[in-house]
Amino acid sequence: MDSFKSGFAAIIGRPNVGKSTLMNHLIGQKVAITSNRPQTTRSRIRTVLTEERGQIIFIDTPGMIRNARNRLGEYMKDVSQGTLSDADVILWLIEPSSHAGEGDRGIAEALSATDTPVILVINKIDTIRKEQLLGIIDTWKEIYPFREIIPVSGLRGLNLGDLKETIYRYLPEGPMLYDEETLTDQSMRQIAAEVVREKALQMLSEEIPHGIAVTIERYHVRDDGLTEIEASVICERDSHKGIIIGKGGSMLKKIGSAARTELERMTEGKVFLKLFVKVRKDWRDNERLLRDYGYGEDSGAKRS
Ligand SMILES: Nc1nc2c(ncn2[C@@H]2O[C@H](COP(=O)(O)OP(=O)(O)OP(=O)(O)O)[C@@H](O)[C@H]2O)c(=O)[nH]1
Ligand SMILES: [Mg+2]
Repeated sequence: MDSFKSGFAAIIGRPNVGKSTLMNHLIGQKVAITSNRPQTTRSRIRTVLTEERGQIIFIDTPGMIRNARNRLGEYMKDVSQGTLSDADVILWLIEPSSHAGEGDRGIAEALSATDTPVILVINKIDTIRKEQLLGIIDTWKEIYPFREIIPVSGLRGLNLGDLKETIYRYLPEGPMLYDEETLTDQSMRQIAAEVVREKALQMLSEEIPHGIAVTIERYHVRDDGLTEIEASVICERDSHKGIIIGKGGSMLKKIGSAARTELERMTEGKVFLKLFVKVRKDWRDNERLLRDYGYGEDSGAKRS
């Protein structure tokens, strides 16, 4: 029998290419939130896949951007950047396009400063015709000396077996780094906050979603199994508060009800969820508030 392998696989790429969706499908469970808006993921999220042949620790990262517009953006950039040198293998995810933009060249430049092996993962192949793939591969081969190129669809679960197989090829032999029950480094409290943020992202329009943070004020599992959660939705302006609450509270109700349904599925029990909306002017540029909301000092991929 082959010996056990273990290590870290970082998932990087531009915003909205499907990094979090792919990670969730690789481990077979939803941990990271996803949406069709760029810059959904804000922090590093680790998940663990334990199998007979080894253990892969996936690291989901915020989409890489060139210019941050505020301190939150700076924090997100640091998180993505800091992950590059700490991983055993990097999965660079792209959308199936035969055009590589400035942002992609920036990523290639950042990667060339590391000697970590990089796998190009062409995601969303469910959206193209097979014949288009060769042209895409030809373009991207020029961008970076990729060790491997693997087309997949995270959403549809296409070719993920191949991807895992390839990842193991680049992991060192080693012991289990997490016990086999561990699925993620995220607490249920953190996941609950993220699920509320996901529903807000999905249901609100325009610029508001980017200015939202969610904090859990209370998380309590009662003796009868019901989970009581109180969460605050933080926004940047009074006018945003009104939109988040909606006419007669209708929008907040919609967000809360969708979040509750999802959390009940995740906890396999009843959830009582109460939401509040608070305004914290320009919190995305406020160091102290950023720390309070969980966007503090970056700590590198392997440390917690
Ligand atoms: N058709 C198709 N859509 C996908 C696929 N994977 C992801 N998506 C969609 O792409 C959008 C972005 O997905 P995310 O997983 O949130 O993307 P991300 O790269 O994590 O985005 P950021 O966290 O903002 O950097 C969502 O609407 C997904 O449903 C895929 O394989 N095929
Ligand atoms: Mg994401």
